[in-house]
Amino acid sequence: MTRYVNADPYAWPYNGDLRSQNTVFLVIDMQADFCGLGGYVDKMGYDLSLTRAPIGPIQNVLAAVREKSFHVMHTREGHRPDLADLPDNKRWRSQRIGAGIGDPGPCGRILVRGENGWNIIPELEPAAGETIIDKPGKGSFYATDLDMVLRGKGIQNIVLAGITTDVCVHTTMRDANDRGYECLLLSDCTGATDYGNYLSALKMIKMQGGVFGAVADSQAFIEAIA
Ligand code: C5J
Repeated sequence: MTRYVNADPYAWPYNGDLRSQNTVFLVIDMQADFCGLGGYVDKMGYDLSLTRAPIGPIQNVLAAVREKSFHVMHTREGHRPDLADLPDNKRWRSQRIGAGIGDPGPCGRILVRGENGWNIIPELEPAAGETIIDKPGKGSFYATDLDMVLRGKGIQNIVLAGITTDVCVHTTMRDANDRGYECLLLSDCTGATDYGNYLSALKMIKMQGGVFGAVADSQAFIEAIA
């Protein structure tokens, strides 16, 4: 039996092989540092309502995929407390904008593993047994075991959500696509620090017949798996 999500620019997945066993819902970096008061994004001066907008839709998808026993995984961006895995240029650039990675802030040391700001927000708390991938970079594959975990579980389809659309979500989707995974981004389950970048990031996915995969909203995905 084939099953498709009503997505743009094609009905997703390309082969209609959408099953709980071969599909993961991957929630990227829904951490206080990216969408909480006093976190990294807040310290940089961006509008938190943009990165908090996906929380409700992600909650709805989580409820649906958990009920149907789909794979669920979460990522966290962060660095070792001694900052040994923090490139000098990444630190320098964050300091320039007033939110130095590793510096103290209202949520603890910015983007440091184990600090309050690094935690996934309570609204989207991972459930027992869901895989969490800790990553030092923007992409979820770089310097992590995500690819091994996905292949070990027989996952072929990745449904992406999280923040930020134009940075960590896009980097992950592009890399996943190159590795042969069939990717779908849920448009209302993601957000960027700049609304124009959010719109452009969605548009980029859909060019060239779906150069990185496809885009749908959460309702279309929930209906497809119902
Ligand atoms: C950023 C992310 N924007 N999670 N990280 O620095 O997109």
